[in-house]
Amino acid sequence: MTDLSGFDSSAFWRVNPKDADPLETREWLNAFDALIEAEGRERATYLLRRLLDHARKRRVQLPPVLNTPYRNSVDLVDQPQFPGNLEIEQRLSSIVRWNALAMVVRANRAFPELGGHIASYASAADLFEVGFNHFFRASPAGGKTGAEGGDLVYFQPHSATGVYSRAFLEGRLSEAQLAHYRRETGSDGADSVPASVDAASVHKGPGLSSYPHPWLMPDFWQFPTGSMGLGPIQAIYQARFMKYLAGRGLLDTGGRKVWAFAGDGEMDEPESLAGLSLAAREGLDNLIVVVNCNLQRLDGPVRGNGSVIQELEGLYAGAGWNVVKLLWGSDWDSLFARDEDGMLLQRLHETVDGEFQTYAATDGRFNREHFFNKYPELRARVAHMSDDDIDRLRRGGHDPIKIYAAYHTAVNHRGQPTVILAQTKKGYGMGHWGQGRMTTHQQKKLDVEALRAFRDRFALPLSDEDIEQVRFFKPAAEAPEMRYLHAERQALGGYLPARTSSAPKLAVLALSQFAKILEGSSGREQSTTMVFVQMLAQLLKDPVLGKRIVPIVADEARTFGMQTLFRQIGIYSALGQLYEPEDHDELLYYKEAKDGQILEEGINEAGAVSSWIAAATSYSAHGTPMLPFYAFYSMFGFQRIGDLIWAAADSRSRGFLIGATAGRTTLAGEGLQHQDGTSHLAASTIQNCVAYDPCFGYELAVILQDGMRRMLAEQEDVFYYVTVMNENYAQPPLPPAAEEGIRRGMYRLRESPLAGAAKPLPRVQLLGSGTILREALAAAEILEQEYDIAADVWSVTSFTELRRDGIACELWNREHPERARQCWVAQCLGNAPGPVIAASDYVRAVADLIRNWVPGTYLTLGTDGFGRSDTRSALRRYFQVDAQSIARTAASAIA
Ligand SMILES: Cc1ncc(C[n+]2csc(CCOP(=O)(O)OP(=O)(O)O)c2C)c(N)n1
Repeated sequence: MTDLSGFDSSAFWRVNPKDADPLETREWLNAFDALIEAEGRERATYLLRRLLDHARKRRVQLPPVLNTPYRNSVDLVDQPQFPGNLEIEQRLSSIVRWNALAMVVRANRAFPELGGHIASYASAADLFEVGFNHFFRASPAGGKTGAEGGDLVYFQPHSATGVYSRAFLEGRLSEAQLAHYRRETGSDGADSVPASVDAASVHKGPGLSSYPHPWLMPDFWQFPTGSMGLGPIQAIYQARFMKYLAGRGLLDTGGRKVWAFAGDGEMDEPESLAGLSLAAREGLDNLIVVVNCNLQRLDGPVRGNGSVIQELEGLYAGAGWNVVKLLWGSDWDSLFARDEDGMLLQRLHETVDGEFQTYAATDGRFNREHFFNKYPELRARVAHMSDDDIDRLRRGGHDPIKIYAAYHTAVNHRGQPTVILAQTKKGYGMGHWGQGRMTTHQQKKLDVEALRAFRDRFALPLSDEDIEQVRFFKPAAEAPEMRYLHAERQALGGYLPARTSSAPKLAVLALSQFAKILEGSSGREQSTTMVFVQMLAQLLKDPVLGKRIVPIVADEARTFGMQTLFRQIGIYSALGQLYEPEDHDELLYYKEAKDGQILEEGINEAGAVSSWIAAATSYSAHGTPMLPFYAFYSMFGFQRIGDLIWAAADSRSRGFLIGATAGRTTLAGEGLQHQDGTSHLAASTIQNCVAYDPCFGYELAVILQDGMRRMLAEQEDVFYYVTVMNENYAQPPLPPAAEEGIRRGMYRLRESPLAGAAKPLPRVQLLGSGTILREALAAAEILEQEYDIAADVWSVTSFTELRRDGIACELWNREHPERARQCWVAQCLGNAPGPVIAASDYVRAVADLIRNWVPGTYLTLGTDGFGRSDTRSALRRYFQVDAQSIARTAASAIA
């Protein structure tokens, strides 16, 4: 389609090469060459710049200047010598391909419901293998800290089969485990589960998880990437976090790289591209993203009518990345060398991805007829090649020599992150059963004929019977392939992926060290957010923990009163501070520094939580435990970036998520989009997320101290979600004997003074959490004064922990009826007289979480529905979680 400006818009992302007057073009180019010869490149750049400016002035539309021609970025003359043994590597990769395919075919022959993917890894195999043989550095045992530590690799998730398959050759996974791909709950192969698996939390079984899941395979996978887009963004923030560790002098991460493999379809996820400018801005030259551009996603082509590679090039280059295009294999070199008239390049440019897919799915003859024969010049240029020769023309992502060249360029590039846009074929080697086919993503079963063809295609030493049985294949230990494989890995420091959790245990502050908070505020009004900031400030001064704390904000530090930290500990910036801040003459000015401690992520919750994950898993990825506190508007946590929090859970993160301005009525004016009434419900669905909704400062202190103990000293794989509020009130002192209850989820805060009255009164139990606890306390007064009903009040710090305890007791009691336990709710309320009424600032479902274990009548109040703007008291009345409503509900229960 040609638009008014004369541009072929369907080819916008390509360099549009149509030439109306080649002779004239030649003259211009010759003149330019002469200029370079005579006056040098710098002058040429200057003139180009002037020309562009001039064109703008004359309103001539500029071409997409961020795009380069559709060929490899690394010129043949710059190509490094391939250091490996190509033949052996080829054999190895064929074997890895076979076992990866066999894993899926076997699983689906036995149980068609299991699923899995063949075509994705078929396209990624060479990209992975060159990395494994020559680039991915592992941490030598125990030596993961410092510059000598290993690289971190985020694998394209549905290519996990290839990673398993290689680990099988390496002897790190057993045949039984391969045979149990996607079958993780069995017990028949329990011995093959790595010894360090946390028996209580992980199903024992011989199986391999579908995608990279540290939770399910804690000795193997480091980074969960199964949800598309989360791998690329996490990789960027991981690379940034490594610079942060180095900038702060905590760990020399200098020599290490982060590699992230993603699909081209995956790049449509907003998260995939979300961190590009940060990565460039911060000069993350420790980051290499490899996009596997097989031009297809699940349903069809990624950009059938355009070019995903050119589009991505423009985006990455525009953001400031080093872009390396890896498009064509070595056999194309001679074709390009003879492309003096540019016809080959023109033909490539005019071909849209939908056509490239068809060329991938068809044979040499078809490619000759439809691609080369379009122009007589090209027809002549391939005349000496047979159809088979044309069929064998490889795309760059399938040629180890070209892949090596691209990776070599990337690892040696300084000052910018690198993206490698690798062109591949989806289902490479699957013949007409899969390669380039529209349906290839779904192909999970291959018949014997297809398997035989695969064997022949990759020259695998397998008998017909091996093929029929789809037997896994592993050469003998002394075979040259095996010796080579081990030697290459040993040279790179060992094997990967491998996850460890060995990190020093850290001593945490005793609760008594927070005495100031535990004593209460002596009548001074204070919000729990202020208490949190006070506690954070104290922790930052601690000689052990102080430097390990990573405060993270997404442009809300002032909202939460954290701006005092700006000056105190500085905001991390790779550049330091190149300007005098506007408020420089103030005591607490806005300070950026290369060793700054705060990560100020801007309005970017996805980026902020990615930073948090990097810090919260630093104990594992870097052997350096850190303690991140990410404070955010609670509504923009689980609701906004819930899937990243889920990935954090999978990653076995240890750290604090602080949901600030929490509660649907506590955040008064902000209205529907800001008022959170659900995050605790979402938190309850994540098994290793320990969530609390405290009301008072002392509760917060007990919770945070206990969290630090569990995560840093005991090294439990849990993370904390704690909500804090912006409502000011006097903070009372820690009541005697309340600590256990605070930790377990509830304790009695107020026993009715009328409990022992001569004439027994009707009695109720009021449960309140967060600031609504104060409404419950006020309701108790109303009940006693206006209704003659005695009321006890319980502070519920965590409905979710209470529920977990209830479920755990239930399960235990079913198995051990003779040693039955009573859950905490039952222990608290078992002998408490009267109906129970619970109220929170969250939807009623939160308080309903404990219904099973509350004896007798249980009525719940909550803030169901959309939030809206009004004053706190009006909102609480509206949602019926105010003192009057609680009292009325309690009275009705008595009636
Ligand atoms: C967030 C999310 N949405 C959808 C999926 C399901 N899914 C798995 S693979 C896939 C297609 C991936 O295509 P691409 O990224 O191009 O990789 P390829 O398989 O072609 O290498 C989809 C949609 C997912 N895993 N995550």
